[in-house]
Amino acid sequence: MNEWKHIFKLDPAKEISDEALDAVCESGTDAVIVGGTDDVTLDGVLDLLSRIRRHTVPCILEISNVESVTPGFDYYFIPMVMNSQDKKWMMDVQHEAIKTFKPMMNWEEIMMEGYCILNEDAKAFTHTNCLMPDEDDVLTYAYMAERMFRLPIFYMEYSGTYGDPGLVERVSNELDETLLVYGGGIITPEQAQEMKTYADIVVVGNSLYTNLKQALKTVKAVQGMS
Ligand code: 1GP
Repeated sequence: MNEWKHIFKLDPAKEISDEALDAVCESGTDAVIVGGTDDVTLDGVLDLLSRIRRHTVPCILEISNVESVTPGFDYYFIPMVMNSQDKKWMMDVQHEAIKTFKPMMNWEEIMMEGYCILNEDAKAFTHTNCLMPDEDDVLTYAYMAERMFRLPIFYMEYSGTYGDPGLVERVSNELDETLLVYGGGIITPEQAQEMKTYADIVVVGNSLYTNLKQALKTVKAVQGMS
């Protein structure tokens, strides 16, 4: 995972044809995340899992609710929303999940993600009752993710809109060990490259559903980058 540069994120609540899914899985991306905010059901997750499993690409479930958790993924990412105003999204949903799944949890496959949601119009921003952080807040969350919580991943989530590369750069300067993941609004190969200059991994989601051909080009765009 330390070598990963690019991830596609598929939403189990959205339709994708077999042809498009095959192209995503065979694109050369480093991994595919299954994850979303609304209407994530076990059926939707199992459908994508079984179809992605026809390919060798690593497959990750980003857990959004306890009901849709299933075995069979290579990794499980558990988000903690650092700029939520509710303890629920930092502690309580994880507590509930661990009470249910503790006997079957393999911590080799589980990664905690410190999420910072930076688009006020994103569904996840409202859903988790976030407060918009200023730059200093974001840098402090990044610092806390690495130094205080020792999280493996700090995720700058701009879901649905292209973020501020300058801020991504400043956050990257704050982190040594924790991986910086950027996601949000990447449509073109150039945008993927710009964010990859600072982030360790870029995530491309929605544009798979709106302009697949362009989205697939974001893989090669970042592959040669350090
Ligand atoms: C969403 O960060 C990902 O969780 C990707 O965002 O859908 O805007 O590409 P987009």
